[in-house]
Amino acid sequence: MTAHLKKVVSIAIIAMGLVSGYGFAAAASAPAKPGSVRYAGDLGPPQGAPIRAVLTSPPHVPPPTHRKVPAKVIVELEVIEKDMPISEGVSYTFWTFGGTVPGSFIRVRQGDTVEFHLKNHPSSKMPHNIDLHGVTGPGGGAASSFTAPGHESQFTFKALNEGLYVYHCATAPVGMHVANGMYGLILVEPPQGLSPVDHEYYVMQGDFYTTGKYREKGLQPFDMEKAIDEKPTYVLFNGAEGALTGDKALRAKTNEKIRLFIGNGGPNLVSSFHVIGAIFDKVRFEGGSNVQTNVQTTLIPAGGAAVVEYQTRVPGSYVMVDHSIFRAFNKGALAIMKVDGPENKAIYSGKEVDSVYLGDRDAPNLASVTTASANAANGTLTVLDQINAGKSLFNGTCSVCHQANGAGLAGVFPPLAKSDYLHADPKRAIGVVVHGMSGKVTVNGKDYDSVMPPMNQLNDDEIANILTYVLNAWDNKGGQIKASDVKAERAKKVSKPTAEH
Ligand code: HEC
Ligand SMILES: [Cu+2]
Repeated sequence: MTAHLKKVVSIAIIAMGLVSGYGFAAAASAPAKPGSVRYAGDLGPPQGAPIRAVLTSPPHVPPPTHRKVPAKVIVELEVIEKDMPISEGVSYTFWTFGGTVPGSFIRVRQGDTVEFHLKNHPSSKMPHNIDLHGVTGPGGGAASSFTAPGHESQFTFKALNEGLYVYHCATAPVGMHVANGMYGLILVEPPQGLSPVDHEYYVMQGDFYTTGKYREKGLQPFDMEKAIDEKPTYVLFNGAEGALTGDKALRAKTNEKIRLFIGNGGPNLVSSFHVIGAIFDKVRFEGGSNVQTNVQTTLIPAGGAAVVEYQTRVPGSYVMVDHSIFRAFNKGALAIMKVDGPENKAIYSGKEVDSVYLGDRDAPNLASVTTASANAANGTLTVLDQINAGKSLFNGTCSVCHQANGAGLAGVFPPLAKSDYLHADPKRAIGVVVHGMSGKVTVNGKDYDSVMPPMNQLNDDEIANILTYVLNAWDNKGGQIKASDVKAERAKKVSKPTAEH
């Protein structure tokens, strides 16, 4: 190597070192004052009067800071323990940051000095604290923020790194505090801000552990054993089944830019976040500074986050799921963005058919189910209650195969409307639902030789209500199946009813 060439090479290496060493944050920093200690993300001392942070409840996001200089930002967050619905007719004692699950959304700018006040409501039974993943310092603030009921604590940090960060309670037993809903997101905007979009929304996944089964009614206590085994009863977006469906679906119009701040509180599961029918134009994966483009499903670790952007083109219901798909359809991890606007046949020809993906969850009409279970509990359950509850459960469970009008599908799914097999022995249908059915069966003179899977996800009340509805719908002969009948059938643990008769 000639002396000249050596020099060129070493200069190139120095230049590379400069570029990679400074990175994204420092490139955007103001020039250092002589003599001051500089590090990435320190944009100088706070300027102007202190600013009180705007906190929002999910799914809302505070407006951009629109600031060009670092400020002192005061955040006041209050811990409140309270009972809230986790599903229709099911409540749970949540521990919250700001009264919601997930907790209030916090938005600051890189370089801001954040004066954090954590209050613990006097009605709380537990002490709490906060660990913000956007804090540089031991415990992310946890050690400085331990707060007994009726007390307040304060600490200050400089937001050195831009990004989207999870915060959570870190009071022992940590898992239990997180499982009870104690998490949220803090966005540290880059100095230049984020690009403008039409809608920003805040959605956070979490897994929940109740002693009762999925959708078992009443106030459900936390189940530590299920939590340790990582076997959640519910996997939810924004802390409740139906938090973002029906009237509460996220809204947008066609040809709008959407930005979702998606977090995962855990405590246990990682999320395979996917929006059915949308492709993410951009994902800031793991909430960091790198952008991945054209993404179908993004992985969000427990205690992690992502910023997802896409453009709405075609109207309809876009279903957000954890693509570990049983969680979506059997544990509640399902939210909807309803997009309104004119069709765009060049991009998508079809007519919207919500029921393909939504079943009974589009506009959850489970009020009749709640009425039935409340009346069952106080001994006033009527056949009419059962029929009403059974109807809403049938649609979305059985109707997929037997059709909403009970007519079935020729050669594939036998009819339940005026079925001679059903009417010959109505109680036999309990076994069909509980254990499933396979082999040859003749219904109204036509042969079927197919498989019906066992409907294990339904409890005794639900099966009794569905079958009572079936017996009374479509000019069928009437009748009633009681939960006790279903219980007795389950207890028999017989083998599958074979169709031979
Ligand atoms: C995945 C499709 C599927 C679903 C969902 C389903 N079934 Fe079936 N069902 C079948 C098939 C297929 C058969 C016939 C099985 C055979 O050929 O042996 C059947 C048979 C039956 C029968 C006996 C035959 C008759 O027509 O009377 C009853 C009763 C019945 N189903 C009720 C229900 C009820 C109630 C539900 C909802 C809780 C339900 N099924 C959900 C596919 C399904
Ligand atoms: Cu706590």
